Amino acid sequence: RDGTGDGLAFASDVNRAMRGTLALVLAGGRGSRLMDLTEKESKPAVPFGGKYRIVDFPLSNCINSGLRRICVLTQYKAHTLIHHVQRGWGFLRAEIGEFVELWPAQQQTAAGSWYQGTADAVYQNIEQIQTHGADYILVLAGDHVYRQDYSRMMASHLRAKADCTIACIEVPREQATAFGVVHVDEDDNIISFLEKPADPPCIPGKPDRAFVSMGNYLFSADFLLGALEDDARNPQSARDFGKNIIPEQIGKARIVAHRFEESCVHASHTPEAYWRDVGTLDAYWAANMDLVGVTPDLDLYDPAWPIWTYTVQRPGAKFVFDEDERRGMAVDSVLSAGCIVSGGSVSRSLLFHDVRVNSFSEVEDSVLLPGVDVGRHARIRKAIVAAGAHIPPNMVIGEDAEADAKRFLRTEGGVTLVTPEMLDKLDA
Ligand code: ADQ
Ligand code: ADP
Repeated sequence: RDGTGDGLAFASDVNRAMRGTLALVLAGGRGSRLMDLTEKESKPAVPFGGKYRIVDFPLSNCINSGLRRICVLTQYKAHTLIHHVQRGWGFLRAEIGEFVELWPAQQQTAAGSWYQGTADAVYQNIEQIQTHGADYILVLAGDHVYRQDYSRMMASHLRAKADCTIACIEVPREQATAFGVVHVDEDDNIISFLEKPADPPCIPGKPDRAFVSMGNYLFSADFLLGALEDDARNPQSARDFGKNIIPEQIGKARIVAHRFEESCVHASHTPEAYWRDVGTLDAYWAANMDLVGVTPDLDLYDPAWPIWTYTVQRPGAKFVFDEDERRGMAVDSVLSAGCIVSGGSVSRSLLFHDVRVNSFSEVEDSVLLPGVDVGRHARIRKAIVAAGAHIPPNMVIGEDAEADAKRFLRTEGGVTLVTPEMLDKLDA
């Protein structure tokens, strides 16, 4: 069945294949370009969008796509991640074969080492994977923000009779140095794969665009197990999907690109496909700021594709207005539960839960993580303020680049990151 003649039967093939799929969410990497934000927790655990953590996006995509057998592979500073997954993702029923399991790194191979690369994270769990008897293995990056229907990726995989299908997206060529860059033939078979090239090749006919891997791979299970065994025999390998497994298999196996636009769950108000690897502080700030915009390309309000999470239970955000001063309000902003804006003003900002904005203070173009307290008369512009930071009264952030670079961390894009530890140092 090729999907053209017998549509219903093909849909049921896709359905059956999805039920025979095990999803592995790779959540062990630090994400070191997020600097102090990943000092204490891994990138998938970093809070995003007011009430979520980044890992909620691939996990929600699995649930909403009908994938209910999910393993989260953790390694680097996994405490908050484990905590979050245990509390928020325990609602599936093991009795009917549905689960979200945590698989912490536990040095399971003879070498007794931690996971080397992403493929090693899978390889070290090979026995557990085999006990599930899955026909397909979907390997997902745990650290990207997007909405994707993986069943459409499965449809591509079955139609192409592929061994491996890689989700791919077009990006500006200058960004492609951070990704695996693919070249495809007219049927989207991948004919070359260059991991993080210094000078990325463009898409033929589009000199300023490149076609890149999103780090989401759908494998036929037998093929994956064979490819991992092959790689394990190569002592030079870094045991990484992007560096080793995929490039080694190009030309040998049937590796196909799946175009993300075909499976992106679009916001109803825009045709733009949304996917972000919020890898740097500037990208993290910008992606959070997108949500504050009037009609963001990422729709978190769509009940048809909910993003699930665990979050603390708090009362509604509260605003205490001072008639004379016209203060105590928020405009063009997203505020989470438990926030109190009392005589301060907030504009174009995203506040996570339990933030306090006190009298005469001003917050603009900023991302305030859980529990931040903004003291009286303080002014904050274009900043990321890390969880629990107490900004003292009268402090000004984001107006004097030099002063900020000395006290805090200032990015190339002009965003200031402020953490409780940086504030403690100022006091000392
Ligand atoms: P990178 O983004 O550099 O490139 P990497 O940092 O290896 O990929 O992380 C991929 C995912 O695996 C992340 O979710 C990370 O948390 C997790 N991870 C990393 N090391 C891990 C480990 N040892 N154990 C468990 N999990 C781990 C990859 C591909 C590129 C592709 C980009 C897309 O190599 O080809 O273009 O992803 O972002
Ligand atoms: P706690 O120690 O308060 O139980 P964690 O160690 O899990 O919480 O989280 C550290 C910080 O992140 C705390 O400020 C907590 O309130 C906040 N937090 C916990 N869960 C979430 C979540 N799902 N989304 C956003 N923030 C969270």
